[in-house]
Amino acid sequence: PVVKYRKDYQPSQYLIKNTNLLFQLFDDYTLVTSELKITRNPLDNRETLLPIELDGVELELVSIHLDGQVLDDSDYEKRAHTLIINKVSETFNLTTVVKILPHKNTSLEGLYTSSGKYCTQCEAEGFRKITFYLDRPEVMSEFTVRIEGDKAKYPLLLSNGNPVDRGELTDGRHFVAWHDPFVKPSYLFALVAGDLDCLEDTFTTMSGREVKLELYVDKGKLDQCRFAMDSLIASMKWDEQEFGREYDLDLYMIVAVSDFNMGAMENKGLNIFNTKYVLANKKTATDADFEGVERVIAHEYFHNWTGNRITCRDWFQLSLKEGLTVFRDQKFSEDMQSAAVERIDQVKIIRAAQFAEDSGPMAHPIRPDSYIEMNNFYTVTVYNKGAEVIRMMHTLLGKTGFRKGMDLYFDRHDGQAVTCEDFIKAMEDANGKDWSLFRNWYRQAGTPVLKVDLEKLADGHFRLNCEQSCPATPGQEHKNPFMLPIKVGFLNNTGHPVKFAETNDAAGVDETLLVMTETKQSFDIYCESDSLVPSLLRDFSSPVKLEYSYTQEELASLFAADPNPFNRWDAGQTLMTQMLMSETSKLTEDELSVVDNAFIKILNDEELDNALKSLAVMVPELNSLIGMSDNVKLDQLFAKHKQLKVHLGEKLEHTWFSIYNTTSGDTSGDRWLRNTALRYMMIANDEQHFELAATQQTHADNMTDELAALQVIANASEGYRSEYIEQFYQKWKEEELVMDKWFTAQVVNDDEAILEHVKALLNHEKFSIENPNKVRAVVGAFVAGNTSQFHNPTGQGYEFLADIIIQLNKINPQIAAGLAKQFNQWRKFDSKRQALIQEQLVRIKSLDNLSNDVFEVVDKSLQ
Ligand code: BAL
Ligand code: ZN
Repeated sequence: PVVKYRKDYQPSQYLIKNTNLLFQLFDDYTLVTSELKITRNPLDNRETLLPIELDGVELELVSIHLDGQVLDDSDYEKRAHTLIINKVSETFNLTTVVKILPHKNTSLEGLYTSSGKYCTQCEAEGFRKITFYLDRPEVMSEFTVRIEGDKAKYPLLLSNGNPVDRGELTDGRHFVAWHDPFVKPSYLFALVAGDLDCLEDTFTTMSGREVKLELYVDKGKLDQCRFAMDSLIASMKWDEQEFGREYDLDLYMIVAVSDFNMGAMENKGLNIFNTKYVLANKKTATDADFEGVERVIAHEYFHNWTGNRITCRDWFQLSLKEGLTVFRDQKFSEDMQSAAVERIDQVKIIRAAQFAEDSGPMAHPIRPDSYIEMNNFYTVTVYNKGAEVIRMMHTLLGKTGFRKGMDLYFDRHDGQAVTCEDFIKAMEDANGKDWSLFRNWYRQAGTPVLKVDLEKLADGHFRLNCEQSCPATPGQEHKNPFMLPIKVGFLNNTGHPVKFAETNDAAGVDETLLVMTETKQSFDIYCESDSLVPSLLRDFSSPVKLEYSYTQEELASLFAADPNPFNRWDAGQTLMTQMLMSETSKLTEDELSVVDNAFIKILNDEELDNALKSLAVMVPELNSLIGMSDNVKLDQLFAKHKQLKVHLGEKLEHTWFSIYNTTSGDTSGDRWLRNTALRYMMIANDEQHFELAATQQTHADNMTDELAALQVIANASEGYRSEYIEQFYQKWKEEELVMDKWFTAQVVNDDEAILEHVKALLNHEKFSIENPNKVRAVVGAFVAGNTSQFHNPTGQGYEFLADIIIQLNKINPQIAAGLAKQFNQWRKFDSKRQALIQEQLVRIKSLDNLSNDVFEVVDKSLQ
């Protein structure tokens, strides 16, 4: 496998001005004719014109013409992944015809079929599986596409842009031609052919243009589309209001497909979505699903400006579009839902998954320096940490300064393929800043550790002493300091928020933003109080691990009264984390009562909404605890984690019961709290409360409640549970997405025998190893969601995962590699588990025909 380095970037010597494609879809194969108008790149300053090397993978070359002349065999060379044409000039036309086999394409990259329709996925490098091309994002071209196919089977023939022609052909075939007036890189190309239902609507843009909106789904699913359409309309409006960005084409199409590696794809004018992020109605989708639909619809829409109109020069710059677009979808969700709840969800992802990645063998900066397989870098680091970096810019500049920077970025770079550096520069120039130091966030991997202590210098005068460090990561031993925005406030010794100042004579404030730029720095605080409890890093203002020696009492007072809802939640998490991760083998009675008392206060707080209450009374997830530490005693952690949950269930059983009975199920917050109560009650005594859960499952009028009941039933001790699992199955077996939930509910039981059940589910008629959603629902959910049984000391969980990776390596390398990343944490565990995981990694690495995707992950893990 070849490693590609960012430092080796050179502009493409050639550009493709026009791309004219003809797709002829036949039952067993597809013919793709491509006419490319190629010119020399004006940015290229090499002395000689080199042979042109086009990317192409798994293509059968049928014919090749250069400027209308057939090429001799000696004029070109076809290798496994490239087509090299020796004699070319500054400008020429190249025509190729290739044959491809979409029906046999299980990688779900390039052109493939899903439930009888054709669809594409080209990002990052899938276009080369469709035709020979300069498949790199800086090559932006104007596309014209003609699709021909059987009219009865494929009445819809869709591509990017606007339809410009359509007509009948012989043998029951027809064609549609498309033109996209906006230049785009090949990764934004899309094609769909099929027979689908369509929900139509319109949106009038801020300049008064009417845009047609079309949402295509499998037949019979129209009753699950309204919410996605409303989310699209809300996103279009929000981007106009918040960023002044208007949609540019007259048509915006979304097509939902069942077989999809990612969540969705922002192809110009023709988004292709995983059904999971389109289909939702109250009966089939949970409240969390609705939020997911709204978020992903918005994310793909926002890409039209941050990604499509301005794209990436090369794939090392992926965070340019992804970090920024995730930040934009986060702000949108914060405006649509509760900002605090959204922020907590965002930070949970960072702590559980991104901190884990940052401390493992695949650690990389948000702008990676190298890769073997680009698909392996669609990561929580590039996406979510990337969004945190953009958020820090927003925090440092404020809303108005950030908007000025965005405006300048759009003005300068519309229609271009640019770099992260170009984005930072626009932010700096628009705001008169010098952010040399801030760039370390783009250069350095690893999670910074921020250590803080509070010193009392005199009555009314305190000092916050801050020190930052960052552990070594692969290839980066020494780290330079980061610029850290640190939002702080204080409580006094009676647990009330107090005003304070940064200088002796300034007026008191409730909160301030400290900006750290050095390894060690101190900040003076003036406040008339005997002692202070600092509320640090409010809203998680920098993506760091915070260390401050809080006492349990201090954390309990922050948990009870911090006016910043994020930090209030966080204080509870820190309180429980300290206890769970300490050296002791069991939690003491004192510790347990600190937590149950704190929970009672939260649950009785009439000011706090039910969604925040539900989050506050959740014990930190095992993955998050593992992700945040470097060395984990798993068995001890599992035992204490269970001890705490059982204690909270039992001790507060009456409270949970009363919440369950008195909370209406009218809002998502109410349902969340009520189902949280049900979960704790079932932990306390599943036999006694079983009927309640069973009744809820049977009579629920919404999927949130129905699934919550199924989940607790599937996790209860043996008894009636199979009856209710079967009941759910019979009711929902024709709804694929609901079946995913049904599978997942059954694999997270921490019963020792669960692995056998997981294996049995792989043979279930509704399971398919070729469908990524199903693999995620069973294998992904077991590995990531059943932490204690995946890490069962027998090592059988590890062997199971390796077996699946080996099987998927041939079918869908991208999904296989994603699963292989689940082994990345192995050096944190005890020596016995390390040996068991290492054995599986070695077994995978020794395979013949190991894909680049899996090789890169496993090889790095073993280094
Ligand atoms: N660009 C890949 C899918 C997404 O991030 O929207
Ligand atoms: Zn994206």
